[in-house]
Amino acid sequence: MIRKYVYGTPFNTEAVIADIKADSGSPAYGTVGLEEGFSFMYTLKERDVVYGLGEANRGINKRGGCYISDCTDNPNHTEDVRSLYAAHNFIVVAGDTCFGLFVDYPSKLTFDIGFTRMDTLAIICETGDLCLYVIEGESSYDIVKQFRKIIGRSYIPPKFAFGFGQSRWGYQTKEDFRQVAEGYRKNHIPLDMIYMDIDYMQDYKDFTLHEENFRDFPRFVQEMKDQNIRLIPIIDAGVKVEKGYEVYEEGVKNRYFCQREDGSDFVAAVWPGDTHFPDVLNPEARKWFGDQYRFLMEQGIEGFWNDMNEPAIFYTPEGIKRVSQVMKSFLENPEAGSPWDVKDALEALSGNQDDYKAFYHQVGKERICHDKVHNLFGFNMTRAAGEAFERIAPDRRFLMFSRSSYIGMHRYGGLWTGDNKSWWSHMLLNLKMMPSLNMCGFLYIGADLGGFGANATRDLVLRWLALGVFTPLMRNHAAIGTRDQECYRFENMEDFRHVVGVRYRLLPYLYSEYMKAALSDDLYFKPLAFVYPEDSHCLQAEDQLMLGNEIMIAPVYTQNATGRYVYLPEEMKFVKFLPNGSLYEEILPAGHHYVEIALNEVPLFIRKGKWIPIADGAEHVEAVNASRYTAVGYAGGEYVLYEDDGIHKDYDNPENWKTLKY
Ligand code: MIG
Repeated sequence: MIRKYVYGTPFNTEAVIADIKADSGSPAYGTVGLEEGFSFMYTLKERDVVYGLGEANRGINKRGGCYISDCTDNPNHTEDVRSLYAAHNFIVVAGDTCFGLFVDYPSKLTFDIGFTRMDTLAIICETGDLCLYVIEGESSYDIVKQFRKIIGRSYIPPKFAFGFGQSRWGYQTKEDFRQVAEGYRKNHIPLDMIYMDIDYMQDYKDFTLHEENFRDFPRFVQEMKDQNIRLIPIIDAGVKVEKGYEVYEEGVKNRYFCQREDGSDFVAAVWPGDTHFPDVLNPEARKWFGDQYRFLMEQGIEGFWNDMNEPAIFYTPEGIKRVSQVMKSFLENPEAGSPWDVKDALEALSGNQDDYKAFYHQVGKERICHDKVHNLFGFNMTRAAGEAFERIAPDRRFLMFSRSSYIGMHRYGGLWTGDNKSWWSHMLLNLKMMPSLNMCGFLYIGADLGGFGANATRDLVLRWLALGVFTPLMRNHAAIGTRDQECYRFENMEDFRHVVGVRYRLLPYLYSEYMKAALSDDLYFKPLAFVYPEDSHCLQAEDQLMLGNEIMIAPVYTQNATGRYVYLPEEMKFVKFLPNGSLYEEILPAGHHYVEIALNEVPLFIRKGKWIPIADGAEHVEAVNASRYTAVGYAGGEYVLYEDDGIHKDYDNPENWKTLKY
């Protein structure tokens, strides 16, 4: 049962696609206040758990934290950080009373979930123009499934996107890419994608190629494809201001960029220097921006990642003026101020709220200030691409994932969780975000494996890969200037070959479970409590997840550990993929266990009575033969395998489904 309450004059975000009539009453739970902006207050009971918020910091249970939906480019995800790159305003309060809330509001929104007062959930924003959806159901899981039904089917990538990808900011020339390809192929470590970061462009201009380094690009794309490797270029939100650059000229001429109040094109400095932001909220401009992806598609490219679309701003001319004024007054009268004022002003240059207030979107006849719809930019940039793919090749699937997002974007692409660090704590954060993201519709998801910032160690990369084996997006990515972390860079490279290889052996299973989740608006990753609602231990499980319908995962995420504690809500079969290619299998009774897991082993747990197919290894997705498999788990039951060509969209073809017996 879903009720919709409308306050003020909400902006139509298009997050929800179901047609739900507004209710004239007030929500059955909590208290809505409309005196100053909007507030929703609810008294949490001691044992209540709060799920949701998608890409957000901290735990699976969000209690005890304060979270602000305000898409932000912040690469330092410490425990106290309240805003990350995305805004996913859906939560479930689970306890004796269970309900879900979706606050459809595209500007800054605070979720104080027992932070200020341990027993108080407070949702607050500055203006009372929003839609509140209140969802009742028999359990958290049921509430989530109802929510997923009203926001539309999740994005489905092509099958190759379930392979492993290598990325690094800093690959510049064809030679750099060839070296990566060779590093993998020569060492027989599986690989399907190499990602192209901003250096492939000419002067960081979207939809261009570096003139010297990427001459004859279609041929290079083919050269990689001949090795079964796809190149996946990045696209940034800002379009470089440069006379004669076609994308810039067209955008200016047709008024497709976001403008200041006086009608001039808004300028923000990002990687290319001064840029304009395409007004992706304006349908015409969105179409135009989407059509630009064609430039690379025509050269053989089948996937992209959208970056900097919070949109990130390093500084603006107005911001520089603000700093100069502070500096000037300090220099004129040092006694009256302090050098720290200058430092603070400099630090406030990037992602400044004043800048987000200084430009506008044209939506129909209305001109809307960016800060009122800030959280919709990444969504609509990715939608621009998704709608373009649909126009250009309606029967084909393309790889697309984004850094910034809002609920609704899950229909057009997946996401990666942005600039984490090579920290063990971020591996655990990666795990915790996954089910929350699924609840909000984002299924094709993953973190930078091995960590983006800071220097990775061999053991961290191996352990993180053993988690990444299970995330739909499995990509090793690192920042420029950090230690090399490609799999072949470390000693005893065969351990990496083995761990990444497990992904390919599990591929028929993982792909089937992904497709089942996507096609029935279900979850691929679930908190344990969604499957075992009566088990109080499961409510507290923050480092184990259910995956699909058959397995539980419990990776090792601490350095120097040779195993970990794990909680089994029921009897399960503990399976380890051993480096010699064989499997270790042991039935463990329900309860707490310590299990040994070496650095080069990949563990999983199969639920009682279930089994999964495990294929032979392969070095790329197309070479995986799903019809040759070993059944692992409990004999007697059936497993439903999903298979298709991985390219087209004939999901409803009954031939895609096979019932396997063991
Ligand atoms: O300001 O393109 O999150 O994955 O490597 C940094 C360079 C810009 C941020 C992305 C990261 C990417 C990097 N980008």
